[in-house]
Amino acid sequence: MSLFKKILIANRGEIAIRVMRTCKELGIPTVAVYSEADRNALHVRYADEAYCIGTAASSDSYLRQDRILEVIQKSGADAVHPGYGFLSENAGFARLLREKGVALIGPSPESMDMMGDKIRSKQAVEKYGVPLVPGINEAITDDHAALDIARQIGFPVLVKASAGGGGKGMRVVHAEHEFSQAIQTARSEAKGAFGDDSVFIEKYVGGPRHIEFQIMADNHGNVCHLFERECSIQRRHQKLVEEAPSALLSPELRNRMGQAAVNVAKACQYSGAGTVEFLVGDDGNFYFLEMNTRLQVEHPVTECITGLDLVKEQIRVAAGLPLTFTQDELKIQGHAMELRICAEDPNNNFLPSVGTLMDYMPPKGPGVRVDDCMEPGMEIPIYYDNMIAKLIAWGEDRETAMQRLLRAIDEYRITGIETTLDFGKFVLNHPDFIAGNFDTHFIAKHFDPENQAPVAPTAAEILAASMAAATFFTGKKQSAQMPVEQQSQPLWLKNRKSYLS
Ligand code: MV4
Repeated sequence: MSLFKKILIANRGEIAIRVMRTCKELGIPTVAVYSEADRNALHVRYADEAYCIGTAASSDSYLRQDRILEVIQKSGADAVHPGYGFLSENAGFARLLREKGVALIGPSPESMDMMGDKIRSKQAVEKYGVPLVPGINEAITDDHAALDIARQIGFPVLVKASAGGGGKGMRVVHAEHEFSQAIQTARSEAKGAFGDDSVFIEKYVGGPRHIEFQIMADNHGNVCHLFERECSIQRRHQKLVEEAPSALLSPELRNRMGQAAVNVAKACQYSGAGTVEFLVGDDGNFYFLEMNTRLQVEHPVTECITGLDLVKEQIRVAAGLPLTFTQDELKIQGHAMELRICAEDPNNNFLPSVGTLMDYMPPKGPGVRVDDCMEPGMEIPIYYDNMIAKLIAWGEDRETAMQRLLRAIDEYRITGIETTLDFGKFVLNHPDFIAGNFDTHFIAKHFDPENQAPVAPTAAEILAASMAAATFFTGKKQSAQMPVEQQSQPLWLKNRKSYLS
């Protein structure tokens, strides 16, 4: 069976180039679309053909289904890869393509609809025995009945928008007297953001880790999981560091969670690459959160530890071919860690950093992968996500992967704009990160001054963290209070033993 004649990539930036690379390897010509702000972008030059579809604002370009369809017809593309963001989880777009006889490299609109509705998705996966956070899997209609249920669950509870996801439309309720107000606020936020005011409640899981499973399904009944990614290092739902495998999971827990992830995919008759998100509580219990029906930003770490090309698998599945592997054939090979490089200033509340790239020289060498989209002299467009590159390091174990990632961060030369590169160093040098001892509050706890969690660190933690933070803020190694022989080593080296033990 042949794959596709021509693939249109309905996206921009590093992910557009990432997808085109695989197309090139498969011998499939590519079509780029771009906005006026992206005239000189690398994804435009990488493609075999490129079409301007509008002005800078995404609502007038990358989100214009009508113009993308026009380009599909003009270019003769028979398949579309949506990347992530933009139209990637838009069931309406998936339906439009289906109607026009164009293949979407992604799941069906029915799967997208089901997983886009958090209440429906919880109801569907529950039938497959997937563990859920205690709560009600129905929209709240009667506030008084809901309060009774909240009392049974026990405070704190979380009010979530059914149409939400990725942290949008959530409200923590610490005590009974806040309950009805929180429901009202969540409802009106949800109405405004999603046009749907359905909300539901869950037990609030404290100190959770965010662990997600990559799954792949074909249209022949095969569903596999490609192990997990640990994504707990985030700031306000923006992931910063991702790794695979998770230092937290035993082989036994990995199997159980992987099986649950496969069942989630079965519950929505999934096709292609998807991600099942779980929360893992400090008690070791895990709960299904949501499923993302797209290829994710952090997919390279999974590619590094499995040796697979997920985009290639996606294209094959969309063309009706079976997966190239079975579950039994998949083995975790080593460890991979990714740092997102964003044009923002961690020292200025992570505000977007606008400007022109002066120097730009990505790192090279063993075990290093860079997925990027910039070259020297380019201006960072302000209209889109400010992630300009992903730096991924692979090593035979976690320690080696971390050493490589730090080495690669050191090699990376970016001037002209502020980036999260040095912030990545701060995380990688932090003793708690090195020890694998962190949760989703890590950045808030150790860095974010506006969002301090009420925890009392030990004296040793304070010293270690302040040294690392001071190094980060000033760019200089701190000399006070530390013996010279200790300063001369980076923290991750000094803490090597504690990590290994
Ligand atoms: C939760 C939770 C605690 N308890 N649900 C955030 C994103 C969305 N996918 C769901 N999220 C959460 N749901 C219950 N019942 C905490 C979060 C959460 C979180 C989850 C994953 C990664 C980072 C997070 C940061 C804050 C809150």
